[in-house]
Amino acid sequence: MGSTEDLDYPQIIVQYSNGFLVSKVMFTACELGVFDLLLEAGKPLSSDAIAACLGASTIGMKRLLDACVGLKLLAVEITQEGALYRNTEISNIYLTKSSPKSQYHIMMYYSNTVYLCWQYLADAVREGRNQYERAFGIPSKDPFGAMYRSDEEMLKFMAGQNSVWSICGRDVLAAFDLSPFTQIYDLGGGGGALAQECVSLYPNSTVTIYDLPKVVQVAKEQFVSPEEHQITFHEGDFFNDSIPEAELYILSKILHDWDDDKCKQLLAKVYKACKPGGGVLLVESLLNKDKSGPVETQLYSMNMLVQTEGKERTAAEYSKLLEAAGFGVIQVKRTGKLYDAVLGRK
Ligand code: ASE
Repeated sequence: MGSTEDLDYPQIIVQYSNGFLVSKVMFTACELGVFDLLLEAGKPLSSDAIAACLGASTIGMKRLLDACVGLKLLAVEITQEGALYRNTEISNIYLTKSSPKSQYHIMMYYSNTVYLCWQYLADAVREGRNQYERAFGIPSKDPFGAMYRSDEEMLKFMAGQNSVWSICGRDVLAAFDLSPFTQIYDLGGGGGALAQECVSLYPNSTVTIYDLPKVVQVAKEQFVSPEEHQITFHEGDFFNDSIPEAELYILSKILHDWDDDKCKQLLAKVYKACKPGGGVLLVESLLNKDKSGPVETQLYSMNMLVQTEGKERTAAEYSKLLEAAGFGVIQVKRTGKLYDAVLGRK
């Protein structure tokens, strides 16, 4: 870095400029079902066979597959019958729909919803607020009203948010020993994937998913089966309705949706409801002290600007919010993955 070669040929500028092309190639191969087909086939396939199975053009599919090879999302071998494509190990695990660690749904949310909002990133920076009005023609007074503008959008968001817990859920829940807390509320628990990780890691716990009535309805229909006895539901709006008493409240990717005032209001309510000796677990992507990184978190904070009323924060900023609400003994654990954990005690 900083050598004359870098100034002659700006590698990072080229790489960053092409970043959105990279994302779209991966999202598109997922959307068209390339990785699912190659998993099901169980053997390498030609481009023409893949195109035929997926109802795509031979010209377009060949180009997409070769780009996926360049991105190391597929492998190719040249045989007498021509080029045969197969999934890499990573693609089998993370890019197929059916894998337990599938990231398919979050990628579809990025590709079809987040991507459209980012078209107006410059407007978001100029105005300091989200861009639902421009992107979707809907007023953005209530960000979740806008994000849940249709049942289909809400379902896509819930499925997308669920997928991250298959890769980060264990780590954030194991960051602290939560076994002393048996009665847990997951505020804004959505599709319930974190609640499922929680009852699996802490078999003595019961988790109540507190979310808007229409979210709870979809969670029951699509994500959590009635046989999962350790998981229950509570319908409500945590800003306007009461929050029942519990030992532990999980707020996972909730505070990052809201400004400091709203966060303080919510945490004060949680503090009031919390049993003495209980606590609150914040699950968020933490910025460094000086906000110099991690770059993933900085990018997510840009996304909070275009999509919500919130931002990503430092551990010190979350501690201050917790303290303002009355919580003491605040502990911070970085997991080294996308999401970290902050525990406050009452
Ligand atoms: C929210 C989380 C997300 C609200 C909107 C969101 C995510 C995407 N859109 O609470 C997941 C995190 N990923 C990014 C890019 O921010």
